[in-house]
This record gives sequence, C-alpha cells and structure tokens, in this order.
Amino acid sequence: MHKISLIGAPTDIGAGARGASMGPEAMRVAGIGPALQARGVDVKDCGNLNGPYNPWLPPVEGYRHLPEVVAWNQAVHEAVFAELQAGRMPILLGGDHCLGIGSISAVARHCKAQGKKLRVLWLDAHADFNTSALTPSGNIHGMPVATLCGFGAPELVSIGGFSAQQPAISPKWVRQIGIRSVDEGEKRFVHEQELEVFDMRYIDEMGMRQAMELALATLDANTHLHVSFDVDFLDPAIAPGVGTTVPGGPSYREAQLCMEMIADTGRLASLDVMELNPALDEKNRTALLAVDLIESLFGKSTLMRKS
Ligand code: 4U7
Ligand code: MN
Ligand code: MN
Ligand code: MN
Repeated sequence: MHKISLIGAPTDIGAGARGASMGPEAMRVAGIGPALQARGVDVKDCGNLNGPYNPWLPPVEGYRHLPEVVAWNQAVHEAVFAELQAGRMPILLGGDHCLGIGSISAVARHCKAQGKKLRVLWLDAHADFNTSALTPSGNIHGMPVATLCGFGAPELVSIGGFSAQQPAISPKWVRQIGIRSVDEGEKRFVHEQELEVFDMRYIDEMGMRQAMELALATLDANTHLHVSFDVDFLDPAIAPGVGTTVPGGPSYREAQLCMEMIADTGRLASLDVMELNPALDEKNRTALLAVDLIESLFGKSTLMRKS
C-alpha cells in the first residue's frame, strides 16, 4: 500500500502570471485527499510550506526573483526529502514549475542514497530548458530541467549538495511528453543535450500509446519513477486554468491513457502537480480534471484489468 504525503507550495515566484500560488488550495477543494484515500492509500496532508512573497520585479542578469526562488526551492527540497526518507510518496502541489528544482533534486538525492535509478517524466507544453542566457522572459519556471541538469544559477544547481560537475540528474534520465512550445535558443540546447522529447507532432503521428511505451521502456524494479505534471500539458479547451496556455495539447482521452500507462508500470514513486492557476480557471474545472487524472495515475480504471 502506498503512503502519500501532500505538500503544498503556494507561490508563483517563478511564473510569468500571478495566481499559481492558489494552486494547492484549489487541489484540496477539488478533493485530491479523499480521491486518493478512495484508492486505498494512506494520505497525510503536510499543509503548506512558507516562503517569501512575490515582489513582481523585472529580471536581474537573466533571472526574475532569484533569491526568492532559491528560498522556496530549499523549503520544497527539505520537505520532499523528509517524506521520501520516511518511506512515503511525496505529491508536491504547486505552485509554479520552478519548484520542480527543489522537488526533483530531493528525489535525486534520495535515489543516490538508496542506490536507485531515476526516470523523470516531464508532462508539459514547454521543455523548461532555458538558461539565463537563453530565456526570453527571465521567469525561472522556464528553466527547471536545465537547472537540474547543471545548467543554471549555482545557488539552485547546488540544492541537495549537487554541482554543475555532479548535477542532480542527467538529460538521459528525462522523457518529455506533450511539448509544443520551445523558444529558439532553448530548441538548440534541447538538441545539443539530446533530451528525449515526444512532442505533439510525435503524438499526432504515432499516438500517445507509442510515446508512452517508449518513454516508459527500460524501467526496472530498481527504478524510481518521478512524474512532473505541468497542468499546461493538457489542451486549453479542457484545462483553461493555467498561466501559459498553448493550443494543440493532449485531449481528455490521450491524457487519461498517459496516466493509465504510468499506473500500469507500478513504479511511480513521486509526483509534482504544477502551474494550476485558479485565478484563470472556470469553477475549478481544471483542478477537478487534475484530480480525475491523478486518480488514473493511482490505478483507477473503468474496468478491472488483466495483469
Ligand atoms: B512552464 C517560456 F518564453 N519558454 O521561458 C519562458 F515561452 O513551467 C515559457 O512550462 C515557460 O509553464 C513556461 O518564459 C514554463 C516562454
Ligand atoms: Mn508549461
Ligand atoms: Mn513547466
Ligand atoms: Mn506555465
């Protein structure tokens, strides 16, 4: 039986729009806790983390709010690491996606200590592979994957005891799904670092099933599977409550299949639910959809499946 810990991180410190700070409470109002309990898992809600308020300033040397982003990510790192070490599965309720740095560095530190392999599934409309030199915005929610791979502000790269020489993760451990908005410089860097990307063109041509089969290939009993779910992964027609909508995302059924295939691996060990923006939502429908998808991620299906 899974033991799950919900960790709220109510901030939009790395985002380009205000409002993701209200994400954790919207997920609770949408019933994330009871929905998981109904799956037969033990759910502990750790409440919300604290951190600096959002001063809403322009970039400094390519970064917006770097000191505040560092403080929030340190808090996330410690909370996620503590739950993992206690044998529980952390679910980070964001908050914007810059917090993936704290969350995934904690997962990487835990895996290192336990001698486990790590696979990161990045479900997103965006590659989040900008650096301070490449970013068109300075918003750090566009940089977490690059930062975790060692290409970022030293104060962020070093969270969890990592460094540019020994970063938290390797690009080889990452699989990106649903990508459809990548900036020009970022695109070159994604190719240079050989990230494995199943973009929307791939999903159109080959289908979600083929994308997920490849993204989940070569997982074994010693692999920790982390899913970083940026809600803007979903098509805006079904998920309007995000700061950076991009048309042409996965449909309801494609998203369900994605979650169901992850559940079938039995390897899911940590999760981020990021970028939900209740200020832009309609009657909490995007949060309700996120809860519905997370139920599938934890094994809910229409019929009993043969194993
Ligand atoms: B998210 C962007 F320029 N690439 O870097 C940037 F288009 O966490 C958007 O995936 C980043 O939502 C989106 O600012 C970050 C932009
Ligand atoms: Mn995104
Ligand atoms: Mn993202
Ligand atoms: Mn976004």
